[in-house]
Amino acid sequence: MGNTKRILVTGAVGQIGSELTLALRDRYGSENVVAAGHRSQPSPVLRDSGPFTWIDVTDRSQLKAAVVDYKINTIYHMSAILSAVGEKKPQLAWEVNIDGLTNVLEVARELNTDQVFLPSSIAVFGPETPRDCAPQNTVLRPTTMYGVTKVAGELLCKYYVERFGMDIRGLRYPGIISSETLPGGGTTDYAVAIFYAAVAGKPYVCFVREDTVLPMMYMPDCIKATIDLMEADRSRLSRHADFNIAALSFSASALAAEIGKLVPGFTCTYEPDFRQRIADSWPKAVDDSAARKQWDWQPDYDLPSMTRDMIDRLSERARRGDLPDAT
Ligand code: AKB
Repeated sequence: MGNTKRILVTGAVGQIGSELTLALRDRYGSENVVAAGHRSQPSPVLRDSGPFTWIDVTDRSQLKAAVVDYKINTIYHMSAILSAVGEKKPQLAWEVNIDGLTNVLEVARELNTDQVFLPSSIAVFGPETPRDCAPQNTVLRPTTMYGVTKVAGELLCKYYVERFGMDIRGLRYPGIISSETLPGGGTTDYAVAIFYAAVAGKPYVCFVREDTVLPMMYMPDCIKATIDLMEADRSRLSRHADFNIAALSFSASALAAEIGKLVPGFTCTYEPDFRQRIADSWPKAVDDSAARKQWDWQPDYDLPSMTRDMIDRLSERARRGDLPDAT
């Protein structure tokens, strides 16, 4: 393969994939970044700013055809079923998250691609993990199907690196907060939906308790972490697809209070549902010293700066009449 990156992003219409694809197009050239969706329609900017195709990641032949046809040498495999949907449809979560990953790894191995990125998650942790700050190396005994697939995925990637010498990298994403594409089916989705309600002038009914503290991150930091890890000098990395990364940790009530400073009169009430059990099985914060040491990770946004930027961006969307109902 030559030096030009030829990138395929699976799950490109999703919350992270949609913004990651545009950032990769900016960086490596629009024509070099192929966005692959599955069922949801892409936004016009995603569809029109570079190549777009449809792939069901559980169908290896579709994936292989795209890698061959577009001469792909780097895959960002962002397709996934998240924690809340995974509890409702555990078999589907296994098929998409594990069969899909196996297909990506096998196609990448067979066609000798340069790099694969796999998002992991704080969902790899479980109730036996130290709750206040999850260490990098710790007990991984999740109680959700999503978590089970993410632990298996990390181990599968490690196996492919060690057995076949492949370059596979990945991060344990916390809850990602963003203003462009809504998340689909996660436990941390409340930390996004609350902003849409506030900007629409509505009260928000939060599906976890007010004292629920979880690790979170703003999308610009998520994109930066993802690209920085993929560009890091491989000889500095002692880990593969399982780097802890931290940015923010706050309770649901602290987030509501921060929003209330900018949206006077905003109210949030709490009606925990089945997602509370998932949230309670995850740590409040994670230790990301390996990421800081091995590829110089550090976040740019804290709770006040993230909140202000979210409100500004969503207010702009509301002015354009482009604010979907996220509740
Ligand atoms: C979820 O809530 O399922 C995801 C995640 C933390 O991976 N946002």
